[in-house]
Amino acid sequence: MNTTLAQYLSRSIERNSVGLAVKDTIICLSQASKNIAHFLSKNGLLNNEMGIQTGDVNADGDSQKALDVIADHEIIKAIANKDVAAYFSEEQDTVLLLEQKGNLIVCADPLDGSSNIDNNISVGTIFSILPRKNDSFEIDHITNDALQPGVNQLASGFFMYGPQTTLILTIGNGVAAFVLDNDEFVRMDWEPKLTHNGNQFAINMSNMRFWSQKARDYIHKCLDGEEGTFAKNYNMRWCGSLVADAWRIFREGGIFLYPEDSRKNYDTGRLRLIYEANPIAFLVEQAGGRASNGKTEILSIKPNAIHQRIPLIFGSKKDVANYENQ
Ligand code: AFP
Repeated sequence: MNTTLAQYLSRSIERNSVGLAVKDTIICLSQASKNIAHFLSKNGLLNNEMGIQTGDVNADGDSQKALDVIADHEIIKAIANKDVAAYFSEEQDTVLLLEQKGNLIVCADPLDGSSNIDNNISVGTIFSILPRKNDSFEIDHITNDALQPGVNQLASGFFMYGPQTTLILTIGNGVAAFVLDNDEFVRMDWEPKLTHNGNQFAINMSNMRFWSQKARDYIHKCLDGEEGTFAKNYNMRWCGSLVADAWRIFREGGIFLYPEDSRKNYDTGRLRLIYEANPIAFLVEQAGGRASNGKTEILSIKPNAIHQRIPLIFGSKKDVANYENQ
C-alpha cells in the first residue's frame, strides 16, 4: 500500500517539538490545498468566478483574482491556532501575526500562476517553513524572522492543481512527491532528482529584447542546437505557472530561467525570494540541482524585504553553471 503523507512525515521527521510542529503544519497546508483544489475544480460551473479580478492589487502590484484571495484565506484558516507565529503571503502587504508562542514562520504564494485559472492550466500553492528565531511578538522582530536566508528552511514544497492534485515536498532529507487520491495524499513511486542535464529550457522568450547580454547569449547557445556550444538540440516549454514548469523540470530535467530584465520593475526579476524562489531552491538543492540568481546560490541570499524579487535560474548543476559562467 502507498505511504500516506502523514505516515511519511511520522517516519521522516524528528520527534522533537519543532519537528512535530513542522509535521502538523504540512498536514494543515495539505488540508488547505484540498479545499483550494475543490474551489478550482468548480470554476467552470461557477461561470469562471475564480479568475475574476477582485479590483485589488496585491503587495507586488499584481491584480488579485478571486481564487488568490480564497487560497490565502484557506491557508490562514488551516494554520491559525497552531504552532505558527506568523504568516507572510504574496496576498498580504505585511505580516499576519498568529500564535504568540508559535515556533514556526510560514511564507507562501497561495496561488501561483493565477493568470492561468480560467484556462484550466495548472496552478499551485508554494510554501516555505522557517524556524522562529525571536521570542518577541513585535511586528518588526517577527518580520526579521522571515528575512532569514533560505538555507534555514525546515521544509518547503508546492501543491499543484492540475489534472491531478500533487505535492512535491522537502523536509531537508531529499525530495518526495505525492498525489491526492480520495482525499489522501499518497507517496508516488518517483523520487525527484535533478542530477542529469536536460534538453529543455523554460523562459518567456517574448522578453528577449529586454534581457541582459548574458541571458541572450545563453539562449542563443541553446538555440544553436547540436552544432553549437552545448552540442544538443533543445526544446522550449513555458507554462506561465512556476509550479508547472518546476514539476516538469523535476520530471524531465532542463533549466528554468526568469532573469532580470530592463522592463520597469523587472531589474531584479519577477519572482519573489521568500515565498517563490527560496522554497523552489530548497527543493532543487535537495534533488541534487542548483538554484541561482545568475551568480549566487539562492539559498545563501539574506532577504532584505518580505516581497523582494530575485532573478531565478534552476536546473541541474551543470545546466545552471553553463548559465552562470556565460
Ligand atoms: P502569478 O502568481 O501572479 O500569476 O504569477 C505567476 C508567475 O510569477 C510565475 O508562476 C511564472 O513563472 C511567471 O509569473 C510568469 O510570468 P510571465 O507572465 O512574465 O511569463
